[in-house]
Amino acid sequence: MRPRSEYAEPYRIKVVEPIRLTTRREREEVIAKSGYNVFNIPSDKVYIDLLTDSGTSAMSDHQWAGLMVGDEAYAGGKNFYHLQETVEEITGFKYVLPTHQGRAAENILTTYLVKPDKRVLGNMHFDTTEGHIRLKGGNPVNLVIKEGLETAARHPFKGNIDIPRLLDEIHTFGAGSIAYINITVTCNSNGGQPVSMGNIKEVSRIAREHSIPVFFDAARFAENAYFIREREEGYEKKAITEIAREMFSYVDGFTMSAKKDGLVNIGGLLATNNEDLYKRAGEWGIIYEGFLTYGGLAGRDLEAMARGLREVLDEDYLENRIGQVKYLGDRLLEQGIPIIEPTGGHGVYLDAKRFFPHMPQREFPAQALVVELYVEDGIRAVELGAAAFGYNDKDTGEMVYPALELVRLAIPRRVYTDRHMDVVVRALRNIAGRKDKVRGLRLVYEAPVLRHFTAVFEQI
Ligand code: P61
Repeated sequence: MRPRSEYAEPYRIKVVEPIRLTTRREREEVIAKSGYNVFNIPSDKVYIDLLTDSGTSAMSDHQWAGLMVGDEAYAGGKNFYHLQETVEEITGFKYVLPTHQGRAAENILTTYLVKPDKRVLGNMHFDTTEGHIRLKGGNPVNLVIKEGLETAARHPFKGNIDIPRLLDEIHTFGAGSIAYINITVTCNSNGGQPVSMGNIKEVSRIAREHSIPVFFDAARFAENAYFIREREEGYEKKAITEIAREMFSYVDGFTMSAKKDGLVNIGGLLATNNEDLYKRAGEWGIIYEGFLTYGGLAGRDLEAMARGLREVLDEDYLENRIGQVKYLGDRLLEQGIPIIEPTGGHGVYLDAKRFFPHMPQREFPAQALVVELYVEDGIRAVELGAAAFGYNDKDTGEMVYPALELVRLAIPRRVYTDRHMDVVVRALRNIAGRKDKVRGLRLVYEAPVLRHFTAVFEQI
C-alpha cells in the first residue's frame, strides 16, 4: 500500500448530502432523551455517522444510471441475468439467488443445512448467522485463532480459523455432527480482520477430507482479497479479481450481505454450484423472499448490485478504502488511543477497557465512550461490549460479561473524507483528556434478545 500522502480519492464528488453539526447543548438533550442509546437518535442529529458500513455506501454514477434500466418483470428480468453472469465471473458460482439482505440468505442456507443439535463451525459467526443457526436447533461454534481475541496482537490474519481446534472438533464430535463450516471474510466480530488464503485452503482441504461443506459469509470478500495481496507471500503481484476467484474456489458457496462489498443500500445473495442446494434453497427463497429472479428486490436493485460487485474489486478503490481505515487507526495510535491492531477492513475498533481503565465493566465503559463521542462532536459509533453481548445467567441471575469491551467506528464506503476522520481523532483526544470525569452508565431497560438496539441507560 502506498503512503496515503501519495494519492487522493479515485473519484470526484458529483452529489452532496448536507450534514450539520448541532450544538453541544442540543446533543446533551438528544442523548438524554434517547436513553443514552444512539440507536434512538434521529440521523439528522448526527454529524458523522459511523454506526455501520452496512447499506451506507455512496453509489457511483454508473450504479445510479443502472437504476434507470431496471427491468421490473416479475420473472426473468434482464438485471437478474446480468447479476448472475457477474457473480459467476467473480466467484465461479453459477446458481445465484438474490435475497433482500444478508440474513435472508443465511435463513435459507441454514434451513437447508442445519438440523437439530448439529454444530456449525466458523472463525466467528456474525450475530444474525448465529441467530439463524440457533433457530434451526444448531450450535454455532467459534474457532478463531487466539491472537484474534487479543486486541494488541499484531497478527496479519486475525480472522483465521485455529486448525488444531478445528481438527479437535472433528475428532471429538465426529464429522457427522458438523452441519457445515462458515468462514466470515473479513471477520466482522473481531475488527474486520482478514482470513489468509493459506487458512482458507487448509480448512477446505480438511473439510473435503471429511465431506463437510464449507461456505463463506462473503459480506466483505473484496476487502479480504485486498489484505491477502498486501500481507500474504506469493500474492503481492496478483490481481484482486484473481485472488477473489481463488478464495471462492475453496468453498461450496456463500451467503452475502451486498450492503457492504456489494456497494448497495439493500440486497443479499446466496450462490453455489450445488444443484440440489439451489433447488431446495429456491423453494424456501420463494416463500420468504420472492421469485428466484428477484428475491425480494426490485430489478433496479439487482442492476445496482451487479455494477457494485465489479466496482468493489477496483484496486484503486480498495487501496483508498482500506487506506482510509488505516489512516484513522494510525492517527489514533499517535494520540495513544487504544485500538484493535492492526486495523481491519471496514472500521477502527476502540478498546474501551484500556481507554477507561478506572471504569468497571458493569458500568458499560464502551457504551459510555459511545455517549461521549456523540456529545463531543455528534459522532455516532456503536457499542460491541457489555451492552451488546452481556447477558444474565439463567441459573444465577448474575450478569455474564464478554471478554472484549469495544466501540466500533465503522466507515461507510466512499462517503467521508479524511477531514471527517480528523474530527473523530480530535474528539477522541478531547475525551481522553477528560476521561477521569466521564461517568459510567446504569441499564434501566433491556429487551430479552439483541438488547443493545432498544436498551435504555442512565448516567451514574
Ligand atoms: C454491521 F448490529 N452487518 O456490521 P444484513 N454477515 C456479516 C455482517 O456484518 C452482517 C450480516 C451478515 C452489519 C449490520 C448489522 O445486530 C446487527 O444484510 C459479516 O444486515 O442482513 C451485517 O447482513 C447480516 C448490525 C446487522 C448489527 C445486525 O453493521
